[in-house]
Amino acid sequence: MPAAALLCAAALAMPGTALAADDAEPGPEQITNGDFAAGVAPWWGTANLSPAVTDGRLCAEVPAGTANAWDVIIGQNDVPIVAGESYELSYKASSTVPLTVQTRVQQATEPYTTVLATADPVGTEVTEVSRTFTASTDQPAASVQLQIGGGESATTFCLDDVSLRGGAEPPVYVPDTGSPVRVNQVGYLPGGPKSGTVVTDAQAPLAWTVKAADGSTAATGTTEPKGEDPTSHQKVHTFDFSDLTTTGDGYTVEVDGEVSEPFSIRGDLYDGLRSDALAYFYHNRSGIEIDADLVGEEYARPAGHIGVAPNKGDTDVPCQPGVCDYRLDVSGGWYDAGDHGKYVVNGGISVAQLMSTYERTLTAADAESAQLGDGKLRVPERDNGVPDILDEARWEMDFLIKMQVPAGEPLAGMVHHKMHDAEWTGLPTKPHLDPQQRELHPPSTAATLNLAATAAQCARLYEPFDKAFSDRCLAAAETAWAAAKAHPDVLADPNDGTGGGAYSDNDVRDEFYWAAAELFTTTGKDTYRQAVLSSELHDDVDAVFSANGGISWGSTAGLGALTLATVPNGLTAGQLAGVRATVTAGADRYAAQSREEAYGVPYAPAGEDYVWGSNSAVLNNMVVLATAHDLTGKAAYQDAVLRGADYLLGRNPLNQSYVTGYGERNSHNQHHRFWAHQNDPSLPNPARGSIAGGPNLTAIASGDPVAAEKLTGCAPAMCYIDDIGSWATNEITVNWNAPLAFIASYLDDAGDGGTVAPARTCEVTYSSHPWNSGSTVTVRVRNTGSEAVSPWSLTWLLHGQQKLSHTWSAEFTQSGRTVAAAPLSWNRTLAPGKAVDFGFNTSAAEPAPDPGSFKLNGRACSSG
Ligand code: 9MR
Repeated sequence: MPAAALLCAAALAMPGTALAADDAEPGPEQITNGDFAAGVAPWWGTANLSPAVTDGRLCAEVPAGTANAWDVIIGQNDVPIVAGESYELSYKASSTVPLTVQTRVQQATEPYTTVLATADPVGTEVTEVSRTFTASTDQPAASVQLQIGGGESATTFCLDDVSLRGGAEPPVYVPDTGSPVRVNQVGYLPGGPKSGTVVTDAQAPLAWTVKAADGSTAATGTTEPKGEDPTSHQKVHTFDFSDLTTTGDGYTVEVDGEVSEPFSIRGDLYDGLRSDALAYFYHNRSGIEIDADLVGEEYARPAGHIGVAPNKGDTDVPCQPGVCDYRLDVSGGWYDAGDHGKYVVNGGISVAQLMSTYERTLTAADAESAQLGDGKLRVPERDNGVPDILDEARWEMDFLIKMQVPAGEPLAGMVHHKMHDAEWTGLPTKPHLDPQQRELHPPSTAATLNLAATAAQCARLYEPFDKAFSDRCLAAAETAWAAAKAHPDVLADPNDGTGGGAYSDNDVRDEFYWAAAELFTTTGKDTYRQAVLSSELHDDVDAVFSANGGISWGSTAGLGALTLATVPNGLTAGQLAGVRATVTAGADRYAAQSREEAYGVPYAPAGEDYVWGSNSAVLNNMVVLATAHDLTGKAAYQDAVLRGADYLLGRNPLNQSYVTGYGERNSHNQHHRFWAHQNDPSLPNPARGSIAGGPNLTAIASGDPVAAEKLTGCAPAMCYIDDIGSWATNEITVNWNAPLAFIASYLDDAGDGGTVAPARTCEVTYSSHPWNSGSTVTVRVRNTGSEAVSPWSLTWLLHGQQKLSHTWSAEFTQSGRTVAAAPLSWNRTLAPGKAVDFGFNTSAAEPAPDPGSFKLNGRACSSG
C-alpha cells in the first residue's frame, strides 16, 4: 500500500460546475495558498528568482536580459485539471516595470500541452487578470505558471490572490492507517503492561489472539469496547495481553481477521533507542564537521556556520539593526530543528533534559550510568574521561554562555533570546551552504533565566570533571540571575518571526522558579531558597504539572520541581515531602489519563487540544511519570510510561511510529533542511531515533501548506502527516528529542519492566545533626541480603556546597557532589544480616539531610 492513499471525492461530491452561465456557482478552488498567508510554499520560482512574501504578497526581483518568457517563472504544480470542465483563473499582479505575463495552465513536463495560454499585460498599479477556459485534456497534475521572462529591464513583480476555480472537488486526503489493530510496533517489555487498540464498529467484545512468529497461538482473550474515541473519532476496543511474558520477536495480534504490525517481547528493546536519540544532538551540532566515522558517510557533512563562505557566521554575529552595536562569537551549539536557528529558550530546556538524563543516574536507585559514559555515545570527545552525555551537553552549554551580553554593555548579564537567519531559507539547505546573514535578537528575561537554570545545573554536574568549566557555569548562572532580577519583564516580541521562530513567552514566573530551584540545589544559598519558597508556583500542581501537559520550552516550572524532588538539596524534610507530593500528584494525573485514553496515551488536554509538538507533551508527561516511579517504585507510574511509549511507537489512531527507524510504519520524512531525502534523493532521511512533532490541531491555522491541503477537518490525534513540507506537524527539534533521550534511557534502565520493585539487599540509615558551622552525619549500612559484600563501597550525593571535613570509620572520597565510603582494614566485610557504622562532619553552614538514595557496590539500597 502507498504511504498515503488519495481518494477522488468527485464520486462523493457534486461534479464540478461549469462557469458558462452567469448565475453558476464558481467551482471548487484548486490553488493552494493563493493568498500567500502560509508563506511561499507550495509556489516555486525558477532558479533566477528568490520569491518571498512581503506585505502579504509574493514578490520577486525579476532579472533583466533573459531571452524567453519561460526563463523566469512563478508557478504551482500538482493542480488537477479535468477534461471538459470549465475554469476561471484569476490573480492580481503589479510590476515596477510594466510587462506582459504569459499565463499558462499546462503540463509540468514535456510536451507542455496547454489548456490555457494567454498574454496578460501587468502595469505598475495592481492589475487584475481573469481568464476562463474549458479544459481540452485531463491533466491530473497540471502546472499553473506566470511566465515573466524576456524583459530588457529588471523589475519587481508582485502577485496576490491567485485563484483557479472550477472542475472537480480537489482530492480528499485519506491517511493510510493500515491494520485497524494497533500495537507498539517495536514491542513490549516482558514484565510490563501489554495493551493495544483495535478500530471496529462491533458493539460486542471481540476475540483476540496473539500469534508467535511461527504462527502458533501465544495468548487469547476478548476485547473491551470503548465507544468513540474523541481524539480520533474512531470507534475502538482495547485489549490486554500483559500475562504473556515469553520473550521473542515477530509476534502479531489478530482481531476479527485483521492482523497488527509485528512486534517483539524483550527486555533490551530500548538499548539502541537510548544512543540513537542522543546521537540526534551530535548530528545537529553547528560549528563542527559531522564525522563519517561516528555517523556513517551518508550523514557526514562539513561544519556549518563557521564563517566560511557562503556562510556568514556564527563567529562574528551582529545584532539586528538597532538592537546592539557589538558583535559576538556565538558559534557552536545545536541547530534548533529543521531550521538553522539557535534559540536560547529552546536550547535551554533541551540541554537541561540531557543533563537530567545523566543526573538521574546519580540519584535514581535503579538508573545506570554506564551506557551514557565515556566512549559509549557518538560524540567526537570519546575517551576524554568525561561521560559522553556531558560532552554532548557541553556543546550547547558553551553556546548558551556565549549568548550572554558582555560586561560593560547595556543589559550586561542578560542573554540574547535567539540568533538566526535574517530571512527563511528553503528546503533543502545544507548548513554550510546557508548564505543568509545571521543576527542576534534582543535579550529577554526568559532567555536569561534559561541560562541561569542550565548553567547552575552545569556547575554541579561538571565539577568532578572540569572545575574551571564548572566555575564558569556558576558565574554565568549567578550573573544571569542578577540580571533577570534587575530586568524581570523584558519579553521577546511575538512578531519577531522572520527567518526564525519567535519563541515568545509572556509569563516568566516559571523560568524564575526553575532558575531559583537549580541555583538553590547547586549553591544552597538562602536567596535562592527564598525565591523557590516564595514563588506562587511552588507546590501548585495545577500550574506546574497541568492536566493539559506540564513541561515545555515555555513552561519550565516542572523542570525545577523535578530537580528539587530528586537531587539532594537544602529543603527541610517537610518541604522535600511537599515537592515530592507535587511530583506524584502530577504523575497520578497523567497515569489516570493513560488508563482512560483509548490509545493509552498519558496526555489528555482539555478539548483534545493536541498542541504543536504534542509528542513532546506526551514525552514530558512521561518524564514526570518516570521520576515519580524513581521516587516511589510504584508500578502504576512505570506502566503509564510504557503505555506512552506504546502510543509513540505505533499504538495510535494513525498506526504511526513517530520515531525514525523504529517500528514498521515509522516517520522518516520529517521537516529538516539537511535530512531532506524527500526533496532531494541524494540527501539522507532523518537519522534513526528522531521523533516527529506529531499531531497539531493548529497546523492549518499556523499556515502549514501541506496541512492546509491534506488535513482539513482532521480529528485531533490525526492532524499529522509524514511529509517534509508539513512543518507544523512533522518537524524535528532538539527539545522534542531531549525528553525522548531521557525516556529511552529510563526505559533501557527498566530492564524487563517488572511490575514488582527490584529486591533490595541493603538498607541505609542516615542521621544528621547541626555541628559548629556544618553538620555531623552518621551512616549505618546493613546487609539485608544473603551474601557477604567484601570489600563494600557505599555511594550517595551530598547537596549544595557541602564538603567533607572530618571523617571516621571508613575511607571517604568526594568527587563533586558524589561521596563514596569504603571500608578500613577492620570492617572490610559486610556479612549477611550485619551492619557497619561510619560518619563524617561537613563544612558548609547548611543542613545535610538524608539524600534518600544510596548504592552499595552499584546496587540500590532501601533507606529508612
Ligand atoms: O515548538 C514551537 C511551538 O511550541 C510554537 O507553537 C511554534 C510557533 O511559534 O514554534 C515551534 O517552534 C519552531 C520554531 O519556531 C522554529 N524552529 C522549529 C520549531 C519547531 O517547529
